[in-house]
Amino acid sequence: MKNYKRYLITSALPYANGPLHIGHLAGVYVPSDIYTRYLRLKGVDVISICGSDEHGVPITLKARNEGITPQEVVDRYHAINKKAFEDFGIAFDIYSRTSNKIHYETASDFFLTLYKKGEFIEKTSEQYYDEEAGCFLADRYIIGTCPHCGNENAYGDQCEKCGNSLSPNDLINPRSTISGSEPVMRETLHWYLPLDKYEGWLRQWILEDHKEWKTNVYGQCKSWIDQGLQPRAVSRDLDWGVPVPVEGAEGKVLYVWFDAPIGYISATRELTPDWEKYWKDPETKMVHFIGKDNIVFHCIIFPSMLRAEGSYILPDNVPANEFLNLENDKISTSRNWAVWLHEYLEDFPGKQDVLRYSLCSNAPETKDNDFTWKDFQARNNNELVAILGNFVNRALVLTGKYYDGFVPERNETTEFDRSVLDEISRLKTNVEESLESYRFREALREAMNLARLGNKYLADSEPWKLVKTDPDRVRTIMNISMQITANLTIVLQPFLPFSMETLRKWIRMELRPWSDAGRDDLLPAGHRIGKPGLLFEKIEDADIEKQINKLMSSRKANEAAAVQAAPAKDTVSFDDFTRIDIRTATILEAEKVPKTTRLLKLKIDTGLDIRTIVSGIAEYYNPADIVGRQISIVANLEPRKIKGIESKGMILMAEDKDGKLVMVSPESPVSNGSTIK
Ligand code: B3M
Ligand code: ZN
Repeated sequence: MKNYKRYLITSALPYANGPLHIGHLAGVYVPSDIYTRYLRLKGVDVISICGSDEHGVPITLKARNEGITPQEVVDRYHAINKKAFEDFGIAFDIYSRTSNKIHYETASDFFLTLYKKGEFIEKTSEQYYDEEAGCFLADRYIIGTCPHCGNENAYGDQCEKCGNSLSPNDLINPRSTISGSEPVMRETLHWYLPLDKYEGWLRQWILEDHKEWKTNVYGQCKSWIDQGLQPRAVSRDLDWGVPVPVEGAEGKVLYVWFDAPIGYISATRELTPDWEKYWKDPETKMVHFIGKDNIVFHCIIFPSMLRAEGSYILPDNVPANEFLNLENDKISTSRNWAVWLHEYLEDFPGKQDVLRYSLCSNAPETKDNDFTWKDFQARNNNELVAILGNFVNRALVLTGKYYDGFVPERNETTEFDRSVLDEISRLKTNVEESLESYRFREALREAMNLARLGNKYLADSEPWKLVKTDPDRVRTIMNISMQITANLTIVLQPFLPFSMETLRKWIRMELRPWSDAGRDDLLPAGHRIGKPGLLFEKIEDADIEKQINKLMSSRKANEAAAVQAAPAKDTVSFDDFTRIDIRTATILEAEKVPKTTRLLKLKIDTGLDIRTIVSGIAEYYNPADIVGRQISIVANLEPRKIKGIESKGMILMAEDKDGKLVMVSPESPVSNGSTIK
């Protein structure tokens, strides 16, 4: 294994268009933080880089929906997410953002370097354009039917149902998410990264030179490469993003997935003037922490960019995690099916480590995994409280009780004592090997085995039974128990930083380097510890019930909302639609139809004529209240006899989720007979 001079750890830059949830922590940030904290304990030169990803259509769509600017969206969520990471002890060296000046410079320079080297393919092509909104339709600005699975709401960049990557031109029956209209084709110029040109090199670099990458990562890269790589557009016709820095590129910005990974570089530039030794010296080991949906960008596209630029190192590993589900359902921002970090801390103040522990123990390292509140409670009560907290409490309380807090000397040791002391060092080695291989669940289990060892040692030695009859023996037992406790504060520090800081205070030990773990003399005889408290508290059923109820009410609200939207009808052609003549009209007279409960007979002025329409709205409208009301009608519907009355046309009504009919009227008075289109 090569010894590197320094480490560069990057964590996926979360989009600044929403708050963070447990899926983010489990997939990317807890593993990244564990690895970084471990390296810091080892005393190596390591920097951990992250920040907000502030471009891309999801952000401009959110701005449009809220009637604010994209900058206001990213300012809001950059602050929220930065604080959430701090609250959970995710200790980046910098949490930057891609809307800042240094990033614009860095990304523009990077693009220009490739441009001047002639790395890009410059191509004019036909792209979808929304004539009503007056803009090209990139990525999420366009939806349509997925050619792979038939999902009718597939996005222009990806189908969320089957996961296939798409381009807008792949969509069937495309429509604009801005105006809803059917887009037209228009020519536009873009720049493409020729991934096909790097295919041979990627095959060698990944499939031959990095067979040690995680199976899920290696497998996804192999299938991308085996499918054959195509040139990929690195610019977009958008007004929010890093402007393309060349002549003739007005109104065009860098594609978000071209600029975002460069965000790692710009954040490093912001952090240290020595940034180039991290990014350009082969003695640096670079590791990208990401979720599986980002593999292609971090293993295929960004490395191709770095290689094309020519002066950068490449990632040594990309230990991507799979996805975390919640109570057997996909975490979903839109359905509010998530445990939001800021809400977790409101309900479980001070319990960051419990969530870190639970998410690491159940991390989706090789396959999607499920977070359940019951398991969260079990991990806390059966492991953190009953194993770790219990051992530490007995060791400290007995040392306080028998020796007034002074660590006693260790006398003659037994075979059992020596096997326990050997086990401390063996467990440390296991934790280290697992961490070095990015197996964080396994590493945590091994670290917790040290607490299990301590419990077994006390239970088998029973110092409380010997304290009167064999005080020397008890001093040895308690000395060894305190060495185990001191070791725990080191090997568990990367996983449980808050609790281990508390425990170090109780035993009055400063943060020790990783190399000290495994030693049996961390707390010399005569060292005085402080008064312990409870490291972890039981989580009661009621607390869990509350969380589950919260999720279930979210689900009910979403199901109710889902019920509202009746399934979409078959697509009709634009010509079909234009044959229906929809007009505004005014109600002149209204009366109930005798012997019916639902029908009103209305005399209306359609601007074309004065006519009668019979409508089933008597349960919702009092005749006297609607005279003079402007409505929308289908004017060219075939006349029908209803209860002996000839009804010429139909009033447009919206049927609410509970079946209530609501009139569809112009928002302000217009002349009768105005065409609705
Ligand atoms: N903003 C995160 C995501 O796909 C994306 C990562 C960028 S890392 C350069 O959710
Ligand atoms: Zn699909």
